[in-house]
Amino acid sequence: MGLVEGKRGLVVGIANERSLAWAIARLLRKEGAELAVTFAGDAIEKRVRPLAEEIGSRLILPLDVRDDGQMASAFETLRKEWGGIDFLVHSVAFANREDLKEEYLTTSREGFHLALDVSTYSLVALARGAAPLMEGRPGSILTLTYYGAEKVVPRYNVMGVAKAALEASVRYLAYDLGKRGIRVNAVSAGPVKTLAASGIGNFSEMLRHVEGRAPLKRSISADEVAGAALYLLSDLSSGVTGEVLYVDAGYHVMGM
Ligand code: 0WE
Repeated sequence: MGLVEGKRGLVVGIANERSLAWAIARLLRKEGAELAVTFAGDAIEKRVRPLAEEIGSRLILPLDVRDDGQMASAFETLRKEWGGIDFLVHSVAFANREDLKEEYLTTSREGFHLALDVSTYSLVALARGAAPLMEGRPGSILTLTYYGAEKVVPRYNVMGVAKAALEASVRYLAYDLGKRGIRVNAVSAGPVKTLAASGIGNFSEMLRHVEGRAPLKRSISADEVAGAALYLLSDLSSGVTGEVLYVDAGYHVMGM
């Protein structure tokens, strides 16, 4: 019997086979869940469809998180098809490439709003849409964050500010939704070479940095992130909400 046997959930943020959301979806499926997945735009759809089919997802929904209409249709489809959902995975972030290059100081108003809209507000909007579908169930909502939310990681810049707001959102949403039996948590993943990371120069240097300093003396895999996600989405973690769980080979505990 799988850890999420018979549960149904929505996974937002699969871009390709390297996505953390994909590793999470695959493990949830293996552990007995039925999944709906979303794609943002035509280019991503081509990559997501075959992956969705691989995990037997019948519901493959268009969802640009900045589009309120698509958001409403996605939840409408889930209500019509399933009646409700047990969990939501939010693994979405975007900032303009130019804002991840130099100083935070130069971030434009537009770049700031874009990063916080896509990377932070999307969790609030998705949680609001998902909550009524979780009525009468022990719902679980999970998002992905990064250490750059709390300490300076050069060039993470506006994404660090967006993740700081995301982590605070996890706590406020945990409070709001706790009375409805819905938990809200985050996994703070160490750097993994995904599409989001491939846009960043010096990524292998960053991996080497972590591997030299983390207690485990290595970086982490997408499957290790998926393991923590499975725990937080399953009833094993029924007493845990508002939490940020680090999957970073212990990197964040180091002071020197
Ligand atoms: O959250 C992230 C990546 C977020 C991200 C990445 C990109 C690259 C391409 C958001 N938007 C964009 N926009 C693009 O055009 N990570 C945790 C990975 C990451 O990104 C960094 C990192 C790490 C780690 C950027 C600078 C420094 C470190």
